[in-house]
Amino acid sequence: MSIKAIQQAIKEYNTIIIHRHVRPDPDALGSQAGLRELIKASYPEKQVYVVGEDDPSLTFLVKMEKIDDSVYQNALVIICDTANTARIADERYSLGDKIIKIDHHPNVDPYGDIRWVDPTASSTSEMIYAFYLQAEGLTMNDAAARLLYGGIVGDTGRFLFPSTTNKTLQYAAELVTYDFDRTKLYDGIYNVKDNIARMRGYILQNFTLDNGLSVIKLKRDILDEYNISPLETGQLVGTLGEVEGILAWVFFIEEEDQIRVRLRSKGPVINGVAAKYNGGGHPLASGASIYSWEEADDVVEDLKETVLQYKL
Ligand SMILES: [Mn+2]
Repeated sequence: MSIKAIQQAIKEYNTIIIHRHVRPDPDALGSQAGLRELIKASYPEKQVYVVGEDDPSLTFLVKMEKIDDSVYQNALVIICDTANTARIADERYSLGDKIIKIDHHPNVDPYGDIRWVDPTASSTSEMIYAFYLQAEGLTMNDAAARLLYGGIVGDTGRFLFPSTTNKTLQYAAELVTYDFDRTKLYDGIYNVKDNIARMRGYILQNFTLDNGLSVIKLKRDILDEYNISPLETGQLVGTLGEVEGILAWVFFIEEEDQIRVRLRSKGPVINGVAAKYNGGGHPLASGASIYSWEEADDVVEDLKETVLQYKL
């Protein structure tokens, strides 16, 4: 069973390096750093590192560490919240002696020597808490609880999304018994800079709505006008979620060398469309990359069809 195998591997290695996906969100960082705190509290003699690029808007949660390539020698590498190897932040993960995948996205790329993938989990942070409960003799602490709670909150949209289960709420209830500042945590996750708020205003003024599908195209000029970096566009995609009549929506975001496609849905399963354009993700939240605005039109056609089928 994977939980046993994962704990066994953690016991065997003195150096453990934890990775997660590029462009981190609270769940990526919460599961990554929450697992580090859990391992450190349970096995104080071990060296545990978290790596990957920092996102300035999330460094209040945790800051990454700079480590030398040599640290990977005889190290255990654990990768959290990352469906496929192309999305792993810091490609040195492959230098590790053994690789473990812990994730809640569909297992399209079953990488790693040990895999624990549970698409029914709301978040990878929820899985890390389940790991703590089911493994033997582990120690939870305030720092780990804060990170895991933050990850669950982030991935469930504050317990709003249908991925939230009774287990999610039960774990959250247990996590808040630890000592951390919940208000400060929410402020950190949900405070937005004024440029993001103004960009949201633009989106709310300019989205289209046609038969349950909403489309928004953010081209380079408009992103520059609002001074939005590629990293910040992740904070925009939830904007249309509460508009009545929208079943699915898509953001096309023009970047240097690609157009990022961010898909969201309140019913129609849209990760098939993402997969068609070499992307992937969850049934109701996924993404892809395309390389022309003609291709964007193809994506819209496919989404129209998907929403139509759903409504039948
Ligand atoms: Mn996640």
